[in-house]
Amino acid sequence: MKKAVLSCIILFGSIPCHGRIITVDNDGPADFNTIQAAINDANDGDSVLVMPGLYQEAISFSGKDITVTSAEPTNWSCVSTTVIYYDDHPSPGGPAVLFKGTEQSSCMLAGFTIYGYIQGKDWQSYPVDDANTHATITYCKIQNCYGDCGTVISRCDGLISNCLITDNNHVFCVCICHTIEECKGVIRNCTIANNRHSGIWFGDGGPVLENCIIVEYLSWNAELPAPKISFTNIYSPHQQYDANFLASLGPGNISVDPCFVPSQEIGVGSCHLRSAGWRWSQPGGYWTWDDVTSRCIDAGNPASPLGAEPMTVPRDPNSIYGTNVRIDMGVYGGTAQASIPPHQWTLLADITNDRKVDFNDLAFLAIDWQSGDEEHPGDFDRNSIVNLNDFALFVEDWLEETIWQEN
Ligand SMILES: [Ca+2]
Ligand SMILES: [Ca+2]
Ligand SMILES: [Ca+2]
Repeated sequence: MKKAVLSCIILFGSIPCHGRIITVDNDGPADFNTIQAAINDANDGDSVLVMPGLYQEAISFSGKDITVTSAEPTNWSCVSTTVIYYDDHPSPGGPAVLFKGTEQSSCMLAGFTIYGYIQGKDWQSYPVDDANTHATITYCKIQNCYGDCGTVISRCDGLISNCLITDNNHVFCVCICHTIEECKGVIRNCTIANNRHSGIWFGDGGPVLENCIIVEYLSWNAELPAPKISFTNIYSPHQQYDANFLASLGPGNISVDPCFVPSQEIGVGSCHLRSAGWRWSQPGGYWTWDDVTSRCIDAGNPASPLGAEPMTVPRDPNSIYGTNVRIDMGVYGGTAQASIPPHQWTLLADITNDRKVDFNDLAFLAIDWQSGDEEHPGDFDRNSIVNLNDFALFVEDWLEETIWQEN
């Protein structure tokens, strides 16, 4: 238990020092044996630390700005074994995770596999129309659920990052729903694929997407402003998105088969990206490689921090077979299980992700010149300012081309 508390605090610096840590275990000694009992006992600033296990309950945050986390939220093995299950067939009795709608971004849900849906507003306790939660949702997996008629996250206006949302198929529902509905925050490094319903609701100013992989139709009301989407792979086997359309949404978008590892090897929806450099084998627990390489690898925002992405793997300490220069798109981007591409697969300064560094990329650098905003794509050395140091890195790549070819 002490190790879990420590790793949690190290990994999530946001857990406030002054708050209590309330432990939950359904089959071992802890403060409580259900998550909801711990939430009921918590006050703003507290953390609810949940040990691995199957928790067959629905939880409600009730407006509390607290952290509810598994023991090792950035460890995918721990995420897979810390499960909230509330997804009755054929239609659930309510959300598996309910927010009141008043929670701030300091409220956090981290590191769970959730069978059921997340609703960011409690109409019964707080019937104010625009009051959606701003809670942060990170390192969560929602797969193989019925959801709320196919919708698995709704009315969450905070940051949703490093979440895997795949294979949710409500076969009995005939309504037109979105997998992610009425969320107006930022969705970063998520993989949303193979869900029955069209992917994401866009309207009324959100959400903003960055470094994501979306495999299905996007849809939004054409009368509303176009969504802001950047460094995202929007792919549908049934519909081609052309380069002009993708560029109109934002920089760095692509529309190609993401080359997920075939499901027969790893079970439904792991969505690791195949690589001829290095790729994490989930069932094996080791680094391996493939015949093909996903274009989503190292194609995220050049200015995004690499986070926990490995620079080398133990089998290749001198980076002979691959090198990591940018964050990956999708759920494993910025995590320890990010695939590593072969050399020259992408270029640091290829902001437009069109395989060469030229005037199109220079235009983005110029836009961002002397910008102090975070994660402007021209900030190649990731120090939050675009200046001559970034220009020097740009010049290193000038007129270079990647090794992948257009089909
Ligand atoms: Ca990378
Ligand atoms: Ca380019
Ligand atoms: Ca810089």
